[in-house]
Parts: sequence; C-alpha cells; structure tokens
Amino acid sequence: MAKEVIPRELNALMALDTRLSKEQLAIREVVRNIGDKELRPNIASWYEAGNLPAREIARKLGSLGLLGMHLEGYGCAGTDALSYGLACLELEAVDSGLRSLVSVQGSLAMFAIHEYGSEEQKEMWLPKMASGEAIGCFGLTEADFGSNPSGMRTFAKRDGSDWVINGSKMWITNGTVADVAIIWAQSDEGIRGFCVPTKTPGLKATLIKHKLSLRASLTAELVFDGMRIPDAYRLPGATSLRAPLMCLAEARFGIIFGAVGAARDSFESAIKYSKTRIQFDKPIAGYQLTQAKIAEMATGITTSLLLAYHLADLKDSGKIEPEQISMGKYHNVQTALEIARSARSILGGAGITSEYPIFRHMANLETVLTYEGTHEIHMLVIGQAITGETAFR
Ligand code: TGC
Ligand code: FAD
Repeated sequence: MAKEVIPRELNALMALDTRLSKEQLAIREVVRNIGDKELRPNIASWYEAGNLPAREIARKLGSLGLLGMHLEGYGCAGTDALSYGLACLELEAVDSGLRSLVSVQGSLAMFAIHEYGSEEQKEMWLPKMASGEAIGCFGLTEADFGSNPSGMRTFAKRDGSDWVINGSKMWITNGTVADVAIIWAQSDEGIRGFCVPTKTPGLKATLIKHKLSLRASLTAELVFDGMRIPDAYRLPGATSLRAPLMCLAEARFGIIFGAVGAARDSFESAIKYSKTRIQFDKPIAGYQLTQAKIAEMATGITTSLLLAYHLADLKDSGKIEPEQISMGKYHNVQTALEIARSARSILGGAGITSEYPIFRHMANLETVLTYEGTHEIHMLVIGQAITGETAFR
C-alpha cells in the first residue's frame, strides 16, 4: 500500500522538518493557526474587493510578535532568521499581500529605523510598530525610477534646521494606511532617508486602483509638495543608496521563503483536486501526466525550501551576501510561479475561479517576480558576481 504524503507536510518526504528546532516548529504552528482560522477564510473576499483590513491584521500579527520579529529590542521578538522565514512562508501560503504587509512593516520600515534611526526615532516608532499599533511604509520607487533607484528625483533641500521635500513615490505598499513613511530622497549631500509621520502637511497618499495582482494589499502613490520636516526626522545613519539597498536585502530574504508558501498552497490545492476529480472513470491523480506534474512541483518546493534554509543559516552567521539573496529570490519566485501555473492546469477550468487559491497565487507571484528587484535585475546581480562585469548600465 503506497504511503500517503500530506502535501502541507511535504517537508516530511525529505525529512526537512528535522532541521527545525522546537521553537521554530512552534512559531510555524502559531502562524499556520492564525492563517487557517482568521486569514484564509476571508482572503478571497478581500482579494475580490481589492481591499485589506490592514490595521486590524497588523494588530493581530503584532500581538503574536510577528512584526519586526527578527529585530532585537524595542518590543521586537528577536528571533533567528529561519523563524522569520517560516512566518513569511506561512503568511504567503495564505496570500502574498499578507506577507507583503509584514515584509514592509518589519524588514523595510522597522529595519530602516532600527539600523539607521536615532535613539529617539527608535523609541518613538519601533515598539508601536512591533505591536501593530503603528503601520509603516517604505518609499523608494518612483514612476520613472523603479529598477534604478539611484536616479530618484524626489529632492530634500535643507532650509535652516528643516528640510523641504518635493517629489513623489510610486507603488508604495501600505501607503494609504501608514502612520509613518520612510522616504528616500536625493539631496545636495547625497541620498538621505527620512522617517516622516504621514499626517505631516504636504504629504498626500492616493490608493492605486485596478490592480489585477496583489489585490489584498494597499498600494499607493505618495506625493510630497513642499513637505517641511525637522532634521530630527532624518535617519542619521543613512548616508547613501547603500542604506535602502540594505533594507531591500532584508525584505528579499523573507520573499525567498514566502514564495515557497504560495507554491505549497497551490500544490496542496491541486493534489486535493486531483484525487477527487474523475475523468475517463478514474481520479486524474492516477494518470502519469498528472503525476509528472506532481513530482516536478514537489521537487521544486523541496529544492526551494533547501535553498531558503541554507540562506537562513548564512544570514544567522552574519555572512550572507547580496548576490546570494538575489539567487534565492530569482530561483524561488520563478519556481513558485511555474508551480502555480502547473497546479492551475491540474484544476482545468475550475482553476481559473476564486473558489480555489491557485489563480490568486499565480497573479500575485507576477508582482513578486517584479517587486523587490525584478527577475532580470537579480539575474544581473548574479551575473555581476560571477563575471565581475556590471551589465546594469
Ligand atoms: P550600486 O552602486 O551597485 O550599490 C550602491 C551601494 O549599495 C550596495 N549594495 C547593496 N547593499 C546591500 N544589499 C544589496 N542588495 C546591495 N546592492 C548594492 C553597494 O555595495 C554600494 O555600496 P557602497 O558602500 O559601495 O556605496 O548601486 P546601483 O545604482 O548600480 O544599483 C544596483 C541595483 C540595480 C542592484 C539596485 O539599484 C537594485 O537593487 N535595484 C532594484 C530596486 C528594487 O529592488 N526596488 C525595490 C523597492 S521596495 C519594494 O519593491 C517593496 S515591495 C513590497 C514587499 O517587499 O513586499
Ligand atoms: P522597470 O524598472 O521600469 O522595469 C521594466 C522592465 O525592464 C523589467 O522587466 C526590468 O527587469 C527591465 N529592466 C530594467 N532595467 C534593466 C536593465 N538594466 N537590464 C535589463 N532589464 C532591465 N517600491 C517601493 O519603493 N516600496 C514599496 O512598498 C513597493 N511596493 C510595491 C507593490 C507592488 C504591488 C508593486 C507592483 C511594486 C511595488 N514597488 C514598491 C515597486 C517595485 O519595486 C518596482 O515595481 C520594481 O522595482 C520595478 O520597477 P518598475 O516597475 O519601474 O519597472
């Protein structure tokens, strides 16, 4: 009698869970639980409505210690990298938009303050952000400067002890719901970062509508029109483009795990369907072509997870390099997208409806392939590391 492997415990097939400590397994369980009980039942309707009760969800995730969980002090849980990755995986198994909420909050906005902020900024924002009482966003991309943030036009001009900022940012996750915005701007002194309460006069956030991907995520355009802020809002430790790129490295790490979650959920859904869907008098799971897809998907999920675990080890040892993170995102997001497409094909026509999560994951993964450095940019980072030649310009 063939052994039945439960898809969610696909880890069991290659004994991957033996790598996890009791604490890591417990954290995974907590996130799975909230995913299954409170998030998954609502996600299809949030997605269809193009909305997300971000504040409510942030408070819930904050109460479980999941916001900025890999940071130390200031109310943050201070977990290891693998625990953070597992949380991202379980959240993205529900929807990429939920992992995005957590990535932007913890790895972009909170990390920027934690790494580059003054003591006052850290004390003012981090505990509130860890609890989910305050939400953050991260404004790097501009309409004309996506892959190439070094060309940003948003400009911060010193005026006595203040700064006056003019310009705009595009595609900013959490932008309309944020209490604090991390804004990157050009200045006469080079690129600088600012930690700005969103109620500051001169800052306007507008929701971007009509997205066909990542619909359960609030994406905004931010406009700064003569926004005057004190020097106390400047992140004193951020003195070049390196600062925002370091934040991106943190968030990309979470995506490497998150993508596996979207793939696993698609896979799980396809397996269930294939066992009950009868064509030509037997379940489609019994046909070799379906099993070829299943074997390919299972192998893709397993190799992606192994890569993610290895990167978590490197991160915890403090030895991770940007090109290693690029390879992780490049591989795991592409693999997840292929898995979602293949899983969708197993459901036939039913796979295009919102009754099943697969098409939603597939549509989301198209955004994940593009944000946090496009697939092509990560190829170029890998190529640069191997050849020593820079091909971006
Ligand atoms: P370049 O001259 O290569 O680098 C400038 C300085 O930064 C350092 N650096 C990095 N540091 C840490 N991590 C990385 N990944 C780094 N990449 C570069 C570099 O060593 C240098 O330091 P220093 O001390 O010598 O000054 O910069 P470049 O202008 O040539 O650009 C390189 C490139 C193309 C790789 C970079 O611009 C890039 O990554 N572009 C993609 C932009 C991007 O990913 N944007 C994402 C916006 S945020 C977002 O999408 C959020 S989505 C929501 C969610 O996360 O869920
Ligand atoms: P472009 O940079 O114009 O790229 C278009 C195409 O050209 C891509 O295929 C790209 O790979 C290719 N290309 C560009 N340069 C090269 C090159 N040198 N060689 C070869 N090919 C190249 N940004 C933030 O700052 N904060 C956020 O919170 C945030 N959230 C987002 C949420 C969503 C839903 C989306 C869609 C985006 C978000 N972004 C955010 C922006 C995201 O990071 C950018 O979309 C991404 O960096 C790509 O920029 P772009 O869209 O301008 O594409």
